[in-house]
Amino acid sequence: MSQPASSSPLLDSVRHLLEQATQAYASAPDARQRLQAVLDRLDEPLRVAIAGKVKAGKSTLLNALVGEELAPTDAGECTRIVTWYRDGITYRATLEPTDGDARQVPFTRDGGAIAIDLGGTDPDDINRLVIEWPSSSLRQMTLIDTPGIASLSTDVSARTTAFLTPGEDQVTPADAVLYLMRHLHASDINFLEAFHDEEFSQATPVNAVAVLSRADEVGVGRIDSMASAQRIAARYRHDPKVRRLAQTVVPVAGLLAQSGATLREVEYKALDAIAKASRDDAEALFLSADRFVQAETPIPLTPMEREHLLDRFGLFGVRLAVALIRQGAAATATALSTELVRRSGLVELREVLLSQFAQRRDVLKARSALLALESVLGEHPVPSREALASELERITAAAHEFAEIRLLNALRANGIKVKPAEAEEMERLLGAEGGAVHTRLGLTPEADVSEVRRALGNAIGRWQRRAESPMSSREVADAARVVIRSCEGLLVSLG
Ligand SMILES: Nc1nc2c(ncn2[C@@H]2O[C@H](COP(=O)(O)OP(=O)(O)OP(=O)(O)O)[C@@H](O)[C@H]2O)c(=O)[nH]1
Ligand SMILES: [Mg+2]
Repeated sequence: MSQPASSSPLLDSVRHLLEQATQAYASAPDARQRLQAVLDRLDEPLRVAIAGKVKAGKSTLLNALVGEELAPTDAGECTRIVTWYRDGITYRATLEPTDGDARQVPFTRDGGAIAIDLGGTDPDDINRLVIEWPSSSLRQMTLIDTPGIASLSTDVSARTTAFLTPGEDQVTPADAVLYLMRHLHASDINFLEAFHDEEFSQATPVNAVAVLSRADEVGVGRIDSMASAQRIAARYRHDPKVRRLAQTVVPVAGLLAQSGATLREVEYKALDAIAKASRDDAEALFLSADRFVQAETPIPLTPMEREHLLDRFGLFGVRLAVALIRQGAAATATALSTELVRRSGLVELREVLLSQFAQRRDVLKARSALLALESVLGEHPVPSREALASELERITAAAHEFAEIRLLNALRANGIKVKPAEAEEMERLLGAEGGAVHTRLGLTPEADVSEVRRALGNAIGRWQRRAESPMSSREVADAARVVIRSCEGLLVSLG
């Protein structure tokens, strides 16, 4: 997921068009500045926003993805502000008020999350906070923490909604979105649906992934919680509502991932003390969160130490860590850290981000940039506007990548009337499960070139017949042609 200055033909033509537009707007400073920002953005890491209901575990997951505890969790006024975490050469926090100039603000960090001093500014008067933090994870993607959606009518919800579905003066600040939902809250999907729209300008399934968050709570702390969460996520994956919203659903226990990634030696020692105790003594603590902290126990940990463990790992995390130490699967703090992260679902989430977002990075960026240009052209008339607009339209129409995205979204919205098995194959060929050729063809990575060629030839033949069949509607025939073109592109790429 490294971010070299990209040279995909699509991105190159978008960059060229933006440069022309920037010149055309030389005498309109506002528009020019906006276009320059769009140009700069083409070379930035992908921007991924994390959204969901209040307390869905957004900030915790962000920390897990960074591998450091940065975003404050639980209470605190900063959880009500849209906060960007981006890679930087130095540690810096910038406050952008709704009115007035951005200014640097002081912050402290004593082991835990960053505590920002807003200097008395009301969170309601803050547009966003930008945290620059040297981090290899943030070099791969900028992460944006958004305030929880409490209900669709509250201020905080309004801010997140405005961020994800901006009005005319602002264009999709995020390239991709992670939607968090908890299993216990069936209403989560409805909430998330509310700021989803089928228009091209909104979050669409192509740039969104759903996370079944706080997955360890699914089994109320039971040790097989993650297996249950997997089953539930698989069910959600086939739910038409979710399919319209996101590419796939991944269960993640963010707390486990965050604390696993930042495990301290003293925490390992405390967990090890429980693992060394008799099973009866340990089980007596595991009965409930209250007992875990307050029960009398021969295990040499004070209630305060136990409370700390509970805060950091949750009951499930503590049970899992103790089981892993006992089994000999985590003989050191480093080994335990690796195991906890592995079992949290974070690794799978990273893989999905890599295949869904990173591989599509250029397309998502080109899409964001063209949307921004479209909005500038709409608002500011200049003599060459018509020419720029028609070039924009030409790029949009000619880019097969956009046709693929439109078709994927239409398939997700059940807008193309084909059999479920056909829809599945189309999605796969379009790269819904990952862009690698063998993934698209449903082959194993070991498949050799001749096998890949044969499979591509078969797919092209099959979809050609579908495109030409008198039984196919116009819409299905068009969709089949998009798939054929994707396959032909893959064939060319084989050399
Ligand atoms: N058991 C468990 N608890 C979690 C998990 N993720 C978060 N939590 C807890 O849930 C609470 C809320 O977590 P946050 O990460 O602050 O959630 P948020 O969505 O950012 O919350 P707001 O920004 O206030 O909407 C905290 O007490 C976390 O410790 C998880 O994966 N498992
Ligand atoms: Mg938060």
